[in-house]
Amino acid sequence: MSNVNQLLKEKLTTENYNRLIALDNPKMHDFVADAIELTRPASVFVCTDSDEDRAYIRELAIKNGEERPLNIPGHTCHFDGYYDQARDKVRTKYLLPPGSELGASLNSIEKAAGVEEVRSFLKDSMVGREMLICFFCLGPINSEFSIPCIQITDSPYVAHSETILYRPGYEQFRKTGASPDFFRFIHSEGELENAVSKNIDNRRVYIDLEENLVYSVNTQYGGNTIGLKKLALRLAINKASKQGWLAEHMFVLGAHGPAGRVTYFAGAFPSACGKTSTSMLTGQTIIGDDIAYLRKKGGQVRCVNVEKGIFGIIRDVNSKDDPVIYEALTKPCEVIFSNVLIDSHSKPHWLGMGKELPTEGINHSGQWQKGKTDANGNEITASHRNARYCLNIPDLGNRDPLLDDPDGVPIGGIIYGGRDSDTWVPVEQAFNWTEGIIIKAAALESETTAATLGKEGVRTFNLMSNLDFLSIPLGRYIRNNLDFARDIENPPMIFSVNYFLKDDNGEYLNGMADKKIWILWAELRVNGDVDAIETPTGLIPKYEDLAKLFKNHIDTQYTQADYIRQFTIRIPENLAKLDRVEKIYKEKVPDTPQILFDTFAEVRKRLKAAQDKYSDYISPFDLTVK
Ligand code: OXD
Ligand code: MN
Repeated sequence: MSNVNQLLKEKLTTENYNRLIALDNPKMHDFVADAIELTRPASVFVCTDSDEDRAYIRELAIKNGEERPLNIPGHTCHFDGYYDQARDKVRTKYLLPPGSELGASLNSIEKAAGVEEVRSFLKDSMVGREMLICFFCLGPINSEFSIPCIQITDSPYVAHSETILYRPGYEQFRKTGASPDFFRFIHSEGELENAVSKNIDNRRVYIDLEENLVYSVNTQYGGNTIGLKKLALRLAINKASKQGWLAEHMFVLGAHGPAGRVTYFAGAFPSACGKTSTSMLTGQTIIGDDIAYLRKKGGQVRCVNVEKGIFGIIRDVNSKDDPVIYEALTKPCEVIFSNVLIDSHSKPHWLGMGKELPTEGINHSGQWQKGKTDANGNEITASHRNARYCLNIPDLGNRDPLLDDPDGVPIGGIIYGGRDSDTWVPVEQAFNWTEGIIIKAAALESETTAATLGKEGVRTFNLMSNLDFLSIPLGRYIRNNLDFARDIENPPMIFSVNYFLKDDNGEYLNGMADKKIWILWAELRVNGDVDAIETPTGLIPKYEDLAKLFKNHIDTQYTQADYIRQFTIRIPENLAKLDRVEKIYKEKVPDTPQILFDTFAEVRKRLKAAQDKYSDYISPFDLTVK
């Protein structure tokens, strides 16, 4: 018997040992044995795909105090520490082997030093605790898209979240046998105080791209700990780059057009910028809200949701604007709320839920009452601005029937959107794939939100809404996107959307419900049903097509004045944006493809010609239909 086998036999009960050994995968066994030696747990639980095993994890989360039951069956609440409420971009780093380069935009640490540091924090971290070993599958099971994963964690909250968010993978591992091709995640919440990670300064998320391995320690917030989410996305972007497909920060939605037609869209928005609410538009069907893999198959771009659940931001979810989610959050089904306010009846409350909030309860700061301030004198809100819910997509009334299709769905259009108060019109189609990737996707900017630590509301460059997760040099990533559809006769159309445009007084120019109209217009364009008006940067809707959509879908009288306010082309802002973004590529991205600069020059020329011909601000009525 090998040393590894010996160790596993010694440390695991017979039942758990048999479960692990039934998967004939030496690389996985080595990983588990090393994790046990390093973290020294009191016991080890190997989770199969059975309902009993998943129930065990759920119950453990309640037993150890990481989750508490709420007033509706299946609902629980989890709190993260007061300073552990968002993705920690500063302490998330790539482990860089000698001689390799990722570019200055990606945060990295020399590999040997980084491994030593993170392992020193993981050392003995599970003493007295139960280690959970879970298997999942990214993407649908038995599919070309599937990536098997193993998650080791001492947090039943993390494991429980993953059983909601990901498809089970124990049987998938059994099928793939000894294949070394899987993703590995090891997480420990570290020392706890009042059930939250205590040593936040030693919070680390280190990513080893060579080994497809991620370490996470001294943190509980899902974005730092749920390995299969944004940590796996980083591994997948690297893998996709080598294999010629794309891993993207995208929702996938079935948009329902005339006569029962369904057209699938994938859409990339930075965190907290309307991605989930777009994927949930009423009357449409959802495949996914956060991460998609795209592959070319039979002359089409096909796409899957990597996940089967949603880890969504709960702020502003209310019965009027998000009826589908609201229904799931108020009926008996499996939901983990995190960092909301719990009242004395164990009922959850959150900012923007459309009801008056209690003036006291328990939240991420402990016992809370209105007016409570933190150590810096800042008022503590009733729930955190990045408070979340975690639920199963099949529990939603709008689940698309193709959610688990191993072939994915064909993509008709790709949408890029950000939090942009002054530049882009609400919806615009790019002239072609290349311009779409360069002018819509690679030029995306967005104002920062509560989903990451740091100041909110700062305009930042965020190409493809994926900058936080890129694991390859930026120029290569852009080239991969440009090349992806090169050999496809009819690639997906590319659109930009902007839900956050404001007028000079700082008032939003779009209503919450309007986003459905922009998507349904894109659906008509993909199917050749409507003409469009040519602008220097793309193609925008005609007034009468929008008026019809507003009337038929949200029963709103859309006026010409609304249209002019929303679709006036803002030349100075568009030129300033090109200058800002070009500067970033020139100064910070040495491998930027030349075609990006050429396309910027071309679009700048068009904007200036329009400025000379018309004025700085051009009414859409002055432009011509193409
Ligand atoms: C998320 C994020 O949780 O992007 O989806 O932060
Ligand atoms: Mn996201």
